[in-house]
Amino acid sequence: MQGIHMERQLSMLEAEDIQQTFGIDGHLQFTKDASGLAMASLRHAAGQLQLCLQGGHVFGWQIEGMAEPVLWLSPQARFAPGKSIRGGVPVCWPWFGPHGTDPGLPAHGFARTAPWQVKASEIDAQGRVSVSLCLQSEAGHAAMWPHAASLELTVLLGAELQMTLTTVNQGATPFVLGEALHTYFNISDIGGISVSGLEDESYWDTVGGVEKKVQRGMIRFMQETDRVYINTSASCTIEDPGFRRRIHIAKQGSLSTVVWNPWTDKAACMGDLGQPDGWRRMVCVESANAWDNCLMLAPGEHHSLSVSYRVESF
Ligand code: TA6
Repeated sequence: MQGIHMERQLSMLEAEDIQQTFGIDGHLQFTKDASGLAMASLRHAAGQLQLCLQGGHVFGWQIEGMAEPVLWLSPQARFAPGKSIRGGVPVCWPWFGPHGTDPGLPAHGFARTAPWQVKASEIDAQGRVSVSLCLQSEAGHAAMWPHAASLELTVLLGAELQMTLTTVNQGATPFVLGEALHTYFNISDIGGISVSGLEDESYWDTVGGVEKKVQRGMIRFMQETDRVYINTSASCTIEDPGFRRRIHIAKQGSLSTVVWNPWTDKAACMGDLGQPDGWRRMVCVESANAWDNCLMLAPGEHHSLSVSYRVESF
């Protein structure tokens, strides 16, 4: 029936085959969870990372010697075929936010709920662990997005975490691309943190309407915050006195940065941010190409968005 996507459950054989082909003893292990989703765990002397193949979705990153994980994952996050995971690093692609013309289509595109494949894995010359996952736009997506494209996410774990999202236009016509690594960070309390680096940048404030503004000083959070900073390749830093750490975010190939916290009312409507105030423990700082910065990709053209995260204790 139209619109019913056969959820692809991973057989045990497939999981073992993936492990056989791409697993790296002591560094990269593939497993299958109870709902049949393939998971991967990356292990490095400096930390560990967990991802779900569905959605190319990194959902956990812990640094050796640091009690608090770097990424936030909702206590109500659901791992189920075809469902998006609340937290970690959702991949927004091939559009950001609501679909341009059809509000009935999933927000942030279809990549984050689609089954991805493993393409490659390695330990690099510096001993960092990397895995590459890929997604091919296919007939099942044509109703939403009638273009031929490939998407690849490479996750590189060492003392820092680096993620690179590469799109290739494999079709005969150009298409508009909106994308984001929609990263949820685990913080001590939204009222105590600040985000610096975006001073004097222009942004679309989307709370209570849409208004273009200019950032004055560092960002602090006292209400629902949902801002798309545009035309900026700036690095930024989350300063968290409660966890005595700074999270440095440096990006390439991205001209938008989205800063979001739903605050009380929006969180209550969403219902999966952890009750009663799970929203206080997260902030999204997303490296994107959205709004004014959506890209036009010509046939055969490719584009990469990459971001690296470095955590500093103080
Ligand atoms: O990136 C901010 C945002 O667009 C918010 O407006 C909010 O919708 C958030 O993403 C979460 O979206 P999701 O579809 O994951 O619930």
